[in-house]
Amino acid sequence: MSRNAELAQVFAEIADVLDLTGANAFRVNAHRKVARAIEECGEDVATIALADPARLRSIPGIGDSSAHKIEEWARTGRVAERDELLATVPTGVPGLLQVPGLGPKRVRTLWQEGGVDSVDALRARLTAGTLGGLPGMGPKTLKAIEDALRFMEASRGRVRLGEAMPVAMAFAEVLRRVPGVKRISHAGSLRRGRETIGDIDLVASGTDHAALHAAIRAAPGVVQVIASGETKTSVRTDRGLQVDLRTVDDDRFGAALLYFTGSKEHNVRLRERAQRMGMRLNEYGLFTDDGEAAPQDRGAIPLAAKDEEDVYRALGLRWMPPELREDHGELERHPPEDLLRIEDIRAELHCHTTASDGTLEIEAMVQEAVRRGFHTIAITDHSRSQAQANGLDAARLATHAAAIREVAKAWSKRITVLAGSEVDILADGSLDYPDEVLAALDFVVASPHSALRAEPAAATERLLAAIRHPLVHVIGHPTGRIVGAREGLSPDIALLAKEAAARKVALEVNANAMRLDLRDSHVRLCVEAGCLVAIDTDAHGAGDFDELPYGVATARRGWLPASLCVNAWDRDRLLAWVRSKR
Ligand code: DGT
Ligand code: CA
Ligand code: CA
Ligand code: ZN
Repeated sequence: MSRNAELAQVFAEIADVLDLTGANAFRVNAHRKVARAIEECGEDVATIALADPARLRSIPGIGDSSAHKIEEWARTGRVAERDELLATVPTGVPGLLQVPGLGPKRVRTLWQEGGVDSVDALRARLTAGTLGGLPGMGPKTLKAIEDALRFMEASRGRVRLGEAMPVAMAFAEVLRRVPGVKRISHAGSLRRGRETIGDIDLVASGTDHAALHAAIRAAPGVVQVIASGETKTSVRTDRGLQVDLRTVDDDRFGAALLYFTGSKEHNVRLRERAQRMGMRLNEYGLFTDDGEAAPQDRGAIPLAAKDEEDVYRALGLRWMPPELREDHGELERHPPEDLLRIEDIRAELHCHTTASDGTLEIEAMVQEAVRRGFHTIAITDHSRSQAQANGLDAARLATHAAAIREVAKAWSKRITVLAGSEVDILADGSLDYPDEVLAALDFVVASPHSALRAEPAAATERLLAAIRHPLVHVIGHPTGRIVGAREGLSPDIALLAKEAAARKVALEVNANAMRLDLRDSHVRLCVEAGCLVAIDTDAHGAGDFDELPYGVATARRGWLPASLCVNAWDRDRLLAWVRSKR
């Protein structure tokens, strides 16, 4: 945690305890505002406090009494008022506020009248059924609390990008039908394309904010309204996902979208830059910093706010693709001009048919690739060791390759079809077919499927051996990880990328949202090594092609230029590379 985050938490704790002990709302909110002001300050607040007391008091949202507490914390690392306040409530009580749907009033009732002093105690009492009879705690309320607790526990883990995106799109569709709506976008980690999502953030503009909030509360699948006000609504879906909606006037849409897309760290960098240029940036816009506290920036006239481009331009920057907003050097070193886009992808080089564990015949798979506008598809069914996936032995592979070539001939005017294999990389680094079998194919993806708990050094050697194999084009899902479920191998990716670059072998970003393997940080290492990258959906059926955007987002997060992505090459260039391995 940064020092600002720590200090902000002190004020948040003060606010919580004041709230629980029935202090007046004004005092509670004042502390919450200070917490937020500290968190959003681009500089270390404690340092300012020690160096320049006047400047500390000029930070919007920080008054004289909070400035004293900040100075105390900067000098001693404690705030006496916070310690004294916390001593007045049992340690587990503030944690009850984290249960969705439990506000200060209910927590106070549970604690003072029901003796519930922690989340654990709450769970136990709910199970025992001994909370009946408390004021305002009828059976329906208790059931809602019980559900909220379960959701809280179920969704402690984050959900996969591929699970969150369709939910977000469905909510956006609901908003699109609201009268007066202007613009809608997803924001947060979802828009940045992270592999897992904590909650879904949506930003909408329109003339009737109340109608937008009402629509979200009534959307299909919503089981709980966590909070709903004039600018923000949070709901929970039947699958335990939280969805946050913010509404703004359309002339502030860009600033709000920028703010709520994050990342927090990218926003901090932008605010620092604004400050250096004599401006102030927040979710309402970019403003001239006239040195006055201006919490009413909502009413003030911004220098830029309508579109994200406007804000970046006013800061002397080009618009930043959301996937890059992670404070990974994107403001100092502008990302590649030809950053890969989804529409660049024109080839699928890893897919399965009914010959192994796919659901479509060769021809249906080829038709689907044509429908997606691809110029090339490689059919790559499993090799013999994948018995559970109906992997092919050499004899069946020969028959299958002949069948693929028949289809290739029939479709040659529309698409290039390559006869290939996804051959297992065995534990010792050797491949699952002899060389003469591989040499008879047009295309070879080599992937690890077993022995995925190997030590990093062994994993590196194993994959290096496959990269050095002269007949291999692509290393498929190199680590074998499953997002949130299986760690997979931990090879030295930088070393693999260097070797792959030297031998013109592509490392795959498997676009399936369960895999996203390589992951974003690995792609960045590939780019630095100048290594080729393949982005494939590993399709086992027609719908799997829809996962492509997740792979592209992952590649963009790794700063992949289209020029290094073999699937983005035109047919001639791709085929020249394919043939160079034969
Ligand atoms: P997640 O939901 O954990 O996957 O990650 P994010 O990035 O979606 O985080 P979230 O949902 O908490 O907030 C969405 C964005 O809103 C975040 O990326 C930056 C912005 N934001 C939210 N709260 C704060 C805050 O307290 N301070 C600052 N600076 N930015 C915030
Ligand atoms: Ca989020
Ligand atoms: Ca959120
Ligand atoms: Zn595979």
